Parts: sequence; C-alpha cells; structure tokens
Amino acid sequence: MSKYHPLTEQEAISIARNIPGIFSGEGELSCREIGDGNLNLVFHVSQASTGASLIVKQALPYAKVVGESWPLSLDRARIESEALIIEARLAPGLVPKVYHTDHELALTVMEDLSSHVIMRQGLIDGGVYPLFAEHISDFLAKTLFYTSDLGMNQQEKKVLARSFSNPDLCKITEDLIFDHPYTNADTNSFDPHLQEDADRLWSDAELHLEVALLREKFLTHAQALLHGDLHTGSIFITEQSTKVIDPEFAYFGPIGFDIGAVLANLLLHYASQEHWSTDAASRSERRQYLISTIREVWTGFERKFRVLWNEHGTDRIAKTAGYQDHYMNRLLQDTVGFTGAKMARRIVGLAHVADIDRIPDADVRATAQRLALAIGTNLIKQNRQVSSIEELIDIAVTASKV
Ligand code: SR1
Ligand code: MG
Repeated sequence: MSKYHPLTEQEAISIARNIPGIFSGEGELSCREIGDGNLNLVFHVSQASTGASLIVKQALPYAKVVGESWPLSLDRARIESEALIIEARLAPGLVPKVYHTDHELALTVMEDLSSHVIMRQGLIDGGVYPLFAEHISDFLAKTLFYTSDLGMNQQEKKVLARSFSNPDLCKITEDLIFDHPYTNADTNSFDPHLQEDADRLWSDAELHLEVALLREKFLTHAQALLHGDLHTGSIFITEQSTKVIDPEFAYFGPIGFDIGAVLANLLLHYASQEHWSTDAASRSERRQYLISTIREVWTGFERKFRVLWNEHGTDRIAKTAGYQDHYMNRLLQDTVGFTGAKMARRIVGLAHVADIDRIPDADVRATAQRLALAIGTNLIKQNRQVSSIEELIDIAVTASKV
C-alpha cells in the first residue's frame, strides 16, 4: 500500500528534523503551511533558537485551485525535484538547494528562500532588480542549450526525455493556455465587463490559426528540457540574487515557451501600471524599466545561447553556415507567440495574475486587462513576421498609446 498522505505540520517537522546539517538537536522546531500557489502544500519549518529554516513542499493528488474533482499525478513532485537537480548543475546558484526527496510521499525538502521575495509581489511593491535580466538569461541559455540536441548527446537526450514525460501538467497547459481562452469554456473566468472582449477572442479566426500553430509546437516540439511555468510567481528575487523555483511543469518542449513566460509576465506587469504607478511620469519611468528588462532578457539569452553553441556545440551539421541565424530567428518568433498566449490566458482563462486582479477600481482594471489582451493578441498574430526583439517592444508600446 502506498504511504502517500497529505502531511500534517507535525509530520513536516519530523521530516525536517532528519535533514542533516540544518537544525541543532536542541531547539524546538515550528511549522507553518504557507502554500499560496494553485497546486501544492508548502511547509515552512524553522528553529527560533538558531534562525535555521527549510521548506518541505508536497504535491497533492489534485489541483488545489479547483479541488478534488481535478486529479493530478503525484509524479510531478519527482519531476520537480529532478528538474531542480539538473538546473542546479547547469545553472549553479540560480535554483534552491534540494536537501532530500521522497517520491512516495511526493515531497521535496529544499532551501528556504525567505530572504527573497516572490518577484510578482516585488514588482507590485515597486521593486527594481538590476541583475534579474543577467541572471534569468543565464538560467535560460544554460538550461535550454545543454538539454537541447545542440548541447547534449542526442541519444542521451531521448532517454532523459522519457523521465520527463509529464502528461497531466502538460494537459493543464494545453487546455488553459492553448484552448480554453479561445472558446466559451467552463474553466474560463473573467470580469463581466470583459464579455465583449472575450466574444471577440472566441470568434477571431486569424488568431485561432496562430494559436493552433503555437499549440502544435507545444505538443510536438521536444527541443529542450523546459521549466514549463516560468512566470514571476516562480521566481524568488532580491537586488543581488535570483532563484527559479517550482519546475513541476518541466518537460521537453519548445524553448520559446520558457522565454515567453518571462516576457509575458513582465508585460502583464507593464499593463498593470495603469494602477500601480500613481502618475504619468512614474508610469512612463516604470514602463521604460520593464521594457529595458525585456530587451536585456532576450538579447542576453541570444548572446549567451550563441556563445554556448559556438564553444560547446555537440552537433557537426548544426555548425553549417546560416543554420544558427535561422534557428535563433525561429526561437525569437516562438518566444513572441508564446509571450502573447501567456498574456491572453491570464485575462480570460482560469488562472490570473495578482498584478492585474488586485487593481481595486473596476474601470482601471478593465483598462489594464484590455491593454494586456491587445498586446497579447497582437503578439500572437504577428509572431511569424517578427525578426527583432524591438518589434515585440514596439507592439507593446504602441498598444499602450492607443
Ligand atoms: C490548475 S493550475 C493553473 C495554473 O497554475 C500554474 O502556475 C500554471 O500556470 C497553471 O496553468
Ligand atoms: Mg507553480
């Protein structure tokens, strides 16, 4: 019989106490369940006498955000811990340390990052993170290059891909990002003032064609091991440090999906400045900061990915003149399309973002939501024409002037 059951706080303490090198044998441990995400339990275990702490994260057999009617495989906890271990090897310092895993209990014990803030909240509070673009472009370039056919042995990649078969979590993305927002699905959720905007989204055939092409890429293009859910709620941050958490959606998919997740969440925050910036001058300054960050994330990623390819590429034929430029241009186009898809789903789909949902005034919120939808749908429609990151930026800036 499986030993799986959702942990109590006392059980989380017992597990934590057995992790060597963290707590003193003497002092008492206390525990709080702090999970505010959509899927898991997160226990924060600490020792007041030493100041030591750690996190015990446990998967539930269903999606917490919906309830037991939406079952989800516990295997995602294994996938998350194995992805964290691979990411730590490829991009040292950019993910939390894993202390212990228990696949039967579907749990990972890891470093406590309470000295950091969740980036989404940090941005809402007006935070500026000068090293973020450098760190996240490093994370993206290294994890994606070294798990692609360009940077690892192609037969070993196929074997590794087997252990990252993640059907339940991929299904969430296939439905909630690439299907439901474009039809009158039960899972959708949006403010009533957006009904006409949703109707337009549901009947836009030009948009649906592009979404179908992006969905096909997500379903079939096993380019590299993705994080799979790289929004600003999956990033812990300070001015000096960036840590990527929560890779439970990891699977082999299209590289642009991870980059697009980062850019989409910066652009959702950009749209939310209708509220969070109090006057036109601070709004303009904040938006310029976000645009510079977007530019630096892409240009940093592109530069680093090309250097890795030139210096550590494993594939002879991939060195053919012109191939790298062709590949990078396709990555940019995919990134633009996925950025758009990841914006639209946060306005009309099941799971939203606090940057926009927490805007108290309905009219201001509607303006931010419509701006996010305008940017998102334009990016989706134009993704296959784009040839520079400046075009993505131009689409965002132009939409905010209308
Ligand atoms: C049912 S889970 C909803 C969303 O939360 C996760 O963070 C993913 O983005 C997923 O689509
Ligand atoms: Mg998550």
